[in-house]
Amino acid sequence: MTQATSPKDRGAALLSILMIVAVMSVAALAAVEALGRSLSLARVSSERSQAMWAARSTEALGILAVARLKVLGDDAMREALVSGQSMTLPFERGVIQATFTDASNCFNLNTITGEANDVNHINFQHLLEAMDIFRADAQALAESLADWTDSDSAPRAYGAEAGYYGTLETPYRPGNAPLTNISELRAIKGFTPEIIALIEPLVCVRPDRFQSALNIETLTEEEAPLLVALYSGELSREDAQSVIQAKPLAGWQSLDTFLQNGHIQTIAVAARNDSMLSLKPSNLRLTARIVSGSTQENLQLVYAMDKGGQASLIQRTTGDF
Ligand SMILES: [Ca+2]
Repeated sequence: MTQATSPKDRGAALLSILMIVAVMSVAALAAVEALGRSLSLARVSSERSQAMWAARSTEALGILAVARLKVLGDDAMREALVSGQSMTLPFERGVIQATFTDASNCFNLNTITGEANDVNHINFQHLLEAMDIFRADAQALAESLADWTDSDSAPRAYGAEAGYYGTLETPYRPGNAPLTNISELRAIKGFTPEIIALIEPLVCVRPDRFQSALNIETLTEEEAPLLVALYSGELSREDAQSVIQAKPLAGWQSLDTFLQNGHIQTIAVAARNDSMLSLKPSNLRLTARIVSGSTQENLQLVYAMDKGGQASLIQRTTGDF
């Protein structure tokens, strides 16, 4: 015997079915969205992976490019660095845009050893003074930097060690080791954002404690303070600019031509560091932008050049350049 259902019951059953369909639809939509997100994540992950491998390839590419330039000769190297032409290299799902520049012309902040009569310490002060920083401030900055990078905790007269940094609103300890990144300057006493912005184009942080030779072929007027420091402050910034301006159209070609300049000839031998001048780059910088799909990676590589012209990677930085 069948029992007749009332319109009310049929309505309730229909409502239940509609509810089930609605829940299933929402679940299906969520599943599709999850799948979409998963595919999107997989695509981004794949693009990042490609960008990472492209970055690794760029490092090797730099060494190959330097070797190629070496084969082409000094003139080709000079031309490549002066013109700053960029290379565009496509790969499967992206492109690498890379530019070589000379990274020789900078003062390595890690050359300051903090030892007595450290010539680099004194030259750093000359460099700062040539950038219109008062002598007393230049001395304080050099001493603070030396305290930050030397291993001991004894502050110099105008420097700063843990005793100073420990009293700051947010206390911290000094590095007591060579700098690893230029941004570390922000933590050192006296290195205000204004001072850092002023000196940043002329200083660098290298993993060793040696000052590389300046490349006079690529030295610009803005880099004149480096020449002032090299000549122990015995060359004014204006005269250093004048020496740089005197570069012949075809380049210096020989160190003697450079050293014959009257402004340099008048400097006492003891104040001259002519051996720290070169016609070739001591360091090269490869700045690369790697685009893979929707991801982009900026890479800066620094290569040290040995006497035979072989390049070796000494620094790798990522970020905005
Ligand atoms: Ca120290």
